[in-house]
Amino acid sequence: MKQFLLMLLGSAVMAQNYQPTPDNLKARQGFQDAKFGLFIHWGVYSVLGRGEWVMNNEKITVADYEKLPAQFNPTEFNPAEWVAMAKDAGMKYITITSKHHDGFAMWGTKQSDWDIVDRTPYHKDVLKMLADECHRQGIKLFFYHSQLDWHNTDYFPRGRTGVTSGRPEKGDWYKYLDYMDNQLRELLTGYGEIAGIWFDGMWDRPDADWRLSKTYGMIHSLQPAAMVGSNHHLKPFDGEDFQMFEKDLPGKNTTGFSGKSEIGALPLETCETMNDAWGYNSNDKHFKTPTQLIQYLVKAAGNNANFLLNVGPMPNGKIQPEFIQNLHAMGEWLRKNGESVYGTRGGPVTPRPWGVTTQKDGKIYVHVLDWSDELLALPKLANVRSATVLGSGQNVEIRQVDGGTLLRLPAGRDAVDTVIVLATDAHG
Ligand code: FHN
Repeated sequence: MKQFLLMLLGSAVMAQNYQPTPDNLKARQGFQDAKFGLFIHWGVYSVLGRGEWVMNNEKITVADYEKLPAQFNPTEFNPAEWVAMAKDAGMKYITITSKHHDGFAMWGTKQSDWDIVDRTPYHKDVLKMLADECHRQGIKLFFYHSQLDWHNTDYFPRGRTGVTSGRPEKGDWYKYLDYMDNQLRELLTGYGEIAGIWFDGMWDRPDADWRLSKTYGMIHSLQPAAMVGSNHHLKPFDGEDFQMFEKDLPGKNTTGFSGKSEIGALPLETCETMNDAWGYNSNDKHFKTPTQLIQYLVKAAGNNANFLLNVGPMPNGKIQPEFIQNLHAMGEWLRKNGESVYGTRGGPVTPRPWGVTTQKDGKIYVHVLDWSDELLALPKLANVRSATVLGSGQNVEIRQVDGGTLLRLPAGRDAVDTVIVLATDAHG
């Protein structure tokens, strides 16, 4: 408890210290405008094809897990293909795991030899390859970085997980934090502009002193515009620049991953899998449909949040065809309807059972996702001049009545999303 209070105190102290730079504030705006990103969970666990938690779930010791990298040889990894796939999907940024809970570094870290360059027959720094390609193709790159570590013996006392790894019951917690900071320093100095760090894993030791002010301060001193976020499922700590939710829209907790995370005042993002797995799982065929994924993206935008959609690449460096097909379908939809998502913020009508609204440049986009009636009643939107169907431009009857605004929706609905554009007086 004492450690937790110390951490809160540290955060409170930082409350007076952290002032995002103008570049960071600009990055936050760009992040919110981007709306849609690609999450990539990739590591040596993909060799087993049973997800990224396999070491913990199957009680694999460090000694046995260390046999995996020798079988990880992603000779078909092509960063240009991955970035092109993301751009074809309409994604504006990529968040890739630099290190997941297994502690395995997907770059050539100097802090240990537990990394892709030293331990695999591939010997290449895939993060450098991807970072160079992202910079070449003009797409932002974030690193997902697990604070939780099932391999490092100094991650001690152990937390709720990783207790069957066979590590000795001793270690130096602050030496581990120094190790983590030194690895982060490598990522923030050797890979060009990094859009941000997506932390995960504090929930493993909620009462520990994570020394956030030191780590966050280092990140912001090395790259002031880099956005810090942490998937701790709590209200944001000072020093964080965005807030993420997992498998739920902001403020919801239907899947239990969002804990006590009240919505803060920072840019928001929610993340989701395309099947049920983050890391490659060869048996998981529970794929979401393009309609479900597009509606998730639209609902996220209607909740003033970004959508970070995950792929778990295979050990050969390829992404499975089901994921590629879904991403292409989303890109097709966005090429026709992206105006109602990109650059928008949550609309004046809060999310409803029938759908959501977004807004941009004096226009309100009414996303009718699930409504079969002819009339749709909205709260009063007094300054609306006209209503048309996005794309066709077909006029939509709009009537101001006591207490609200009525739309007569077109008979022909889009099964995915019928978008009605309301031009307001504020629209140039
Ligand atoms: O334990 C991780 C999990 O492996 C995955 O990385 C997700 C992604 O948001 N985060 C944690 C579970 O909350």
